[in-house]
Amino acid sequence: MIDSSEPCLVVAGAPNVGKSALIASMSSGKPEIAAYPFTTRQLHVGHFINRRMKYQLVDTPGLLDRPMDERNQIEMQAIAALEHVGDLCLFLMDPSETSGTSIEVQTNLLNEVADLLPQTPLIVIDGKGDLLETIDSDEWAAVCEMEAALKDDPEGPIPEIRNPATGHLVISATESAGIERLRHEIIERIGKMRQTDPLSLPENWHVRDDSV
Ligand SMILES: Nc1nc2c(ncn2[C@@H]2O[C@H](COP(=O)(O)OP(=O)(O)OP(=O)(O)O)[C@@H](O)[C@H]2O)c(=O)[nH]1
Ligand SMILES: [Mg+2]
Repeated sequence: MIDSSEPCLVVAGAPNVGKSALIASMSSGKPEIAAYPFTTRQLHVGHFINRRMKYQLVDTPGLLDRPMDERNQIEMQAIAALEHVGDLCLFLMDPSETSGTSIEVQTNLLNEVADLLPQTPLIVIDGKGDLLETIDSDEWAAVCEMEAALKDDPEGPIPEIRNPATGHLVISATESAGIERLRHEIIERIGKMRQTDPLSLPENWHVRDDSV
């Protein structure tokens, strides 16, 4: 079950880009299965805990992974419902193209997902960093080493690696690199959203000023 009082991250991206692997690498325990409104599809929900807050990661198999003109109405309703479920959308790209989808088609999908979820902030991530030729191999090795060191010293520095070709954060689920930086980014973004949301007044709200 998705708990609507806790943050929820929706993971999107073309087939085979590594969405499930990313969720598994960020989550404690095995993903659970949740029923999805309107469809027979299932959502896989993983989670991690930070400072007593539960960050839920929703995998969307078969939902946000192909062109929207191939969708029927029920699927489109299910996608629209994601706007209410997700606080943040993680869009995973596979610049290595080993998933079988070109960067161009993945970019079109990204634009479609952004249009479908206009209220949901998006973080674009480049996955399969271990396969990317645009990344310096020494830098990559250093990131992997620093990330491994965090297991013994969780307060240590969190490495950050970006793809010089796109500027996106880079991760590898198989080599456990960039995962902690992404987790940090998620916690910061959600923290900022939660900080401002409960305090922000409705647009038509006027504060009465008795001093005048
Ligand atoms: N080299 C490399 N391979 C990866 C990485 N993450 C996932 N893969 C591989 O990519 C393939 C697809 O991974 P999945 O996690 O199943 O991808 P998915 O996006 O969930 O796929 P669907 O749910 O079928 O759309 C598998 O063979 C993984 O082993 C990564 O970081 N590096
Ligand atoms: Mg999957």
